[in-house]
Amino acid sequence: MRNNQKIEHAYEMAKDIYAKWGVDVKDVLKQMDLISVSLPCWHGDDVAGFEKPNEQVAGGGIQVTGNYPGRARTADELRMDLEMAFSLIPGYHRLNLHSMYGEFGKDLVDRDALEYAHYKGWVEWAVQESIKLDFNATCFSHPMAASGFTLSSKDSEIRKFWIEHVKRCRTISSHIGRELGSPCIHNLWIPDGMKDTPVDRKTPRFLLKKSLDEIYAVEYPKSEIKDSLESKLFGIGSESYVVGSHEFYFGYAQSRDKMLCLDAGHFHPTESLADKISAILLFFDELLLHLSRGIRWDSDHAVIQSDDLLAIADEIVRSGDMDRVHIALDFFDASINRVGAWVISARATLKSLLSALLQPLEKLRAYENEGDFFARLALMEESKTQPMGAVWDYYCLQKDVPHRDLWMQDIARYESDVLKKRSD
Ligand code: RNT
Ligand code: ZN
Repeated sequence: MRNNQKIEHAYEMAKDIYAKWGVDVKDVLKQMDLISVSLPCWHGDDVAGFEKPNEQVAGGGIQVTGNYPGRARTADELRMDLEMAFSLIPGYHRLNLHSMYGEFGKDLVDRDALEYAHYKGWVEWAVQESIKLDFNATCFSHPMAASGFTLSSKDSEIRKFWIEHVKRCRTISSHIGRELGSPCIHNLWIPDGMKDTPVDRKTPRFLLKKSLDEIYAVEYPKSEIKDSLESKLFGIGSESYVVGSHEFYFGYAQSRDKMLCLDAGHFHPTESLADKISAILLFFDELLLHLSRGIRWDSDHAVIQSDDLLAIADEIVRSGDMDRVHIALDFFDASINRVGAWVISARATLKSLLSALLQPLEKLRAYENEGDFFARLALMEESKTQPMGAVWDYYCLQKDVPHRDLWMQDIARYESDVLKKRSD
């Protein structure tokens, strides 16, 4: 049997097994086609950006560790790396751009002077590659953020600067969304907080609320832009106090019809992000996730099929409203091949969703409703070892991307042909 035939054969067998549990695999694959994952552009160059080539180091509590060769130094290099990554991920996906990745030419364009023109190259590329774009204001790695405060600063000049920045980023986002015919999610994360115990936790939060109201006073059609706000528990340099906490943004987003962004690394390690999804979807129309993998802290390791990720995928699927949950990845790891890390993370996310979609949900629900918790647990356990891999291989084949570990050789070739030749 030729390899493709073997994959098809294994798929047919898997389809029968799942059918006995009431799972229609063909239908599952149709649902897989509707999923898009937004890849973090910032992982490709260690969150440096293109404002001052070779000078920028991530700030605002964002720490990138490792010195693996081959980081992208220009927009063209970053796009080339992304094309490589996208070619190894089944389906059509999105790119999450940060404003510091504009194409600024020779001039230094400060954050309060950004224009759509600086991102036109990205939009043209996105059209060519059939991907969509999301966008982020960059409120860190900048002298105006050196005090540790941006939108919540007590200095009105600093607040003014960042308000202007975020306003411009929203205008750019809506323009991008209009051009690409897909709402561009504009996510806002700010580093504001304190290393040591503050006396006044209230004033910065009051000021943040005021700044946000000024920013969002400008309205755009939701067909062009969707706004989200990302909370954090603590950061490096903001261990004792983060202005934009979960409660702050929950209240803000709820009362202003905005989306929440939950980052998997931004909660207490024993807190379950998966558990939050069903609660939030009762009170919000949509939700943005930053899937990440924190190890001991918000370390932003590449995403893998961990128990945490599987639980999140289960909850997305079980919500019955997959289209209300937007999935973005947020990690940056300079210690391994960066292009490979994008692929590992996106494939792990898709595989976790596939495994959730293949679960015998109807049966499990019935057991739960009957109060048969033994049967629920037993079937959940048995479903873990069913031939999900055969369905995944077939899905990759169908989408014309390498199945199993075959893509590793493409990464190795790209590394020796392209990445190793870059000197930093
Ligand atoms: C930081 C947040 C934020 C950033 C990106 C680069 O802790 O997770 O989402 O990672 O904006
Ligand atoms: Zn994040």
